[in-house]
Amino acid sequence: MASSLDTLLSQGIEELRLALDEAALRTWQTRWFGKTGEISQSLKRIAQIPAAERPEYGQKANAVKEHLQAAHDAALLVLQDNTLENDLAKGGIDITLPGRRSSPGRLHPSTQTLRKILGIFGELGFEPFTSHEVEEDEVNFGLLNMPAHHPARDMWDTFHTTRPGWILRTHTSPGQIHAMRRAAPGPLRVVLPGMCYRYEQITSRSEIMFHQVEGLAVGEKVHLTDLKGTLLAFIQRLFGDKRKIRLRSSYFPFTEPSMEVDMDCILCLGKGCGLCKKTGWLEILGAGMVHPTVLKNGGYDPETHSGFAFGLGVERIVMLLSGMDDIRHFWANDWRFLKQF
Ligand code: FA5
Repeated sequence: MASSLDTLLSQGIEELRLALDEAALRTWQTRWFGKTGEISQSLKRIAQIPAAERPEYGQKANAVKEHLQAAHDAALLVLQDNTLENDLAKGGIDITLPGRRSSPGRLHPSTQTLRKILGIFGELGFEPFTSHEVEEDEVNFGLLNMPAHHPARDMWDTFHTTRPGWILRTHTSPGQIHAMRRAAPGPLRVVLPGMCYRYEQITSRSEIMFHQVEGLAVGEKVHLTDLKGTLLAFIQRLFGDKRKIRLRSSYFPFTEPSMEVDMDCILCLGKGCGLCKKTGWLEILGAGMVHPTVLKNGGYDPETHSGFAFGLGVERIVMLLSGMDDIRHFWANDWRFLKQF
């Protein structure tokens, strides 16, 4: 049986020698390597061979297969080289024509801005900290001062997983707990970037997935003025050094006091226009002083330590920086949109 493989090999090589152009090579490839080709037939025959001879036959059949494939590839290369040389000799290829422009990949606008934001906070002394996208309900809510059935949980519509007690994080704030537990009782200054998920109605301003950057500073003497100074420095570095901010009272269960931070409108410079809905101000992020319960859950003593935290939405920042009016462009994968960045 094994000798029939030798015959098959020489037959294959002989037929290959007679294939003088690419079409003939393709026919050869189908005849030898197609589904019902010679090679698969010879491999199927293995079932009829006495068990003792099968290993030797199998090895040889595979060697024949590899040998024929290598011979085909080499023949194809030679043919392609010859064709090119003939074309060049005939002047069929104009080598003075400009080449085809290759279009290099680029970073997604969210990634570009995320990196810019992390760069600015890096200059201000904040280290990046990576937390999980799939999070325990207890960390996303419970340890952030929202025990089960707390009404504030409704502020974040949640995607649940099939594993009880595990959800897709609705914000980057649960990362505060992980970062604090790693650093306590020492000082901490981190930014936590990442994707968040909310089971929300998609609109021109709201998506079901979006990036946030969380900021967190904890120490023995961290004050509200530190938060304000940090945010002003950040906003002026990102949007220009003439920008002003204002803190407006708000509510988050994990900060006390809590606030929304607004920036004077970049379009009308505070005079009032369509973008800022005639208020002169644009809401940029949520922030506050870390709630004593959250500090305790993170491993700090709220009698001796305090902290500030803030969370901003990256896509909303890209929209402001670029004048985009619809957040749905971000994940639509439309090259015409992406290539503008
Ligand atoms: C929060 O998520 C708080 N965790 C922020 C925070 C952190 C407050 C630390 C205090 C201390 P909020 O739900 O407002 O807050 O979201 C923060 C930012 O995420 C918003 O200002 C917005 O820029 C962005 N954001 C929220 N929901 C969406 C959405 N559906 N699509 C796009 N961006 C969103």
